[in-house]
Amino acid sequence: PDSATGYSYEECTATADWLLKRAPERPLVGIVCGSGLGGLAKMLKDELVINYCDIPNFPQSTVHGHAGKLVFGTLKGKPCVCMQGRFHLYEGYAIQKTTMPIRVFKLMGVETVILTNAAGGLNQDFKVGDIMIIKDHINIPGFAGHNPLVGANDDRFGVRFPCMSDAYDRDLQQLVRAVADELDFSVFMRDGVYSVLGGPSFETIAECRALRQLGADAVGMSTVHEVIVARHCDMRVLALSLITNKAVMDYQSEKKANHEEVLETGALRAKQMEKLVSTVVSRIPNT
Ligand code: R1P
Repeated sequence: PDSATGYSYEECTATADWLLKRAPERPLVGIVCGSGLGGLAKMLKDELVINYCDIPNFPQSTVHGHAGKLVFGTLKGKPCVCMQGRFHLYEGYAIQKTTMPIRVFKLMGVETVILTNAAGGLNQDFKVGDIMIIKDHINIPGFAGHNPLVGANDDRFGVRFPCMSDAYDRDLQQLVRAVADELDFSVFMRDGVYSVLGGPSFETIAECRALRQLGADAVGMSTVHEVIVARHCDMRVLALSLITNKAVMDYQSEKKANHEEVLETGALRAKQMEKLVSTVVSRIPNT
């Protein structure tokens, strides 16, 4: 393995080939389920479920609400693969390893990645249960050099210096808005900027205020690294945050962020999330 990434191109290819031997067909869409959003995988028809622990070279899920299963199947006829369980920096993985599955997606044939997450709302207009279309991100760990592309660049995946100003596909954002309108979901749809922190401790009040001033609308501990790797290898990206709690922004508040609330809100909005994602997937044009 590459000493910086913790895995080599060949290992990544071996993992993709191992999966393709078992998968019913090459997936075109890859979905990553956020905390408490694993139910998205239930949308897939004729599914094949593979536990992460059986997949060669794959990291293992350690977080409650992340099942650790890869699910293949079709969604309205489109072949998909769905990660029920993602990897976070705070689990102790090298940042490069947390995003290895995104490259496995690419090597299997995935063209579009849909990333979902549970996030704290910084924008005071946001309510618990809102779904935010991510239009941009602020990579706070990146300010200190923590980027999943650190290390030798493998040109087989992408260029050394990938552009990020077009990271979030604007046509897909438009498609989500149109679908949300049709489904009568517009009342809880938002768009905004997602900021990532390393976790696992939740944000302090001062950190939330600082992030808001920087222009962030929501905060979490995932997604951004996956976006960077997906764009590096030229996949289209759509990312959605479920606002599972309001970030505590004032010293008078008695509220305390906790993972249980995050999972509960996921369960409350699960049906709408599934409807939204499945309708969007059915309309994504193949490239
Ligand atoms: C905190 O409750 C956890 O939920 C979110 C945060 O990033 C953190 O891992 O998980 P996802 O981003 O995986 O949805």
